[in-house]
Amino acid sequence: MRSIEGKLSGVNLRFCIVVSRFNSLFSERLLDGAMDMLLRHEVSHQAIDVIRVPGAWELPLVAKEAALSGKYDGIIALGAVIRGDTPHFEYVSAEMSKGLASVALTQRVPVAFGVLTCDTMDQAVARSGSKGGNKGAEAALSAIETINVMKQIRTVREDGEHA
Ligand code: INI
Repeated sequence: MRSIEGKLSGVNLRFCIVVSRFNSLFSERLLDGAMDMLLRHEVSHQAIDVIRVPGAWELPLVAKEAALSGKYDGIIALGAVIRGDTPHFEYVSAEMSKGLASVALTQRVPVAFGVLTCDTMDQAVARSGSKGGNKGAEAALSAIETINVMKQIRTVREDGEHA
């Protein structure tokens, strides 16, 4: 049996954070959480690009462009989709989440999902830096771990030793 797992070190890792302006009251708090988590895991400030997009709908396209650039080890998508009076929420959140998953799978670059999908403002408040934690910070930590596990898989030799 061999165990492969990602370390929680951000040394030498390069990140793109894509953050939506819509519901910026929440998305900017998610960005604060993500930045704090990356920096506390020794990611260099210079190794982080922050790209703002209009809304959650735009996250997959821009995440894909970032992935295709080859400049990043991982991408962190941040935003907040909050249910309103119409079915708009369902369309935006469904396509955004499927789109982000598709970017990760097709480009083979970790894309962390730090987008709130909430029924109420209170739920968003809770998850963007209060009693429910900060989903941006959680996404950043997941990105570090996933990048490192991918690196491990790519360097483990057939005999189980690391190349
Ligand atoms: N974008 C969000 O990020 N969150 C929302 O809650 C939201 N709602 O509810 O409308 C939202 N809409 C904008 C959308 O993401 C696009 O930016 C817009 O449709 C232009 O393409």
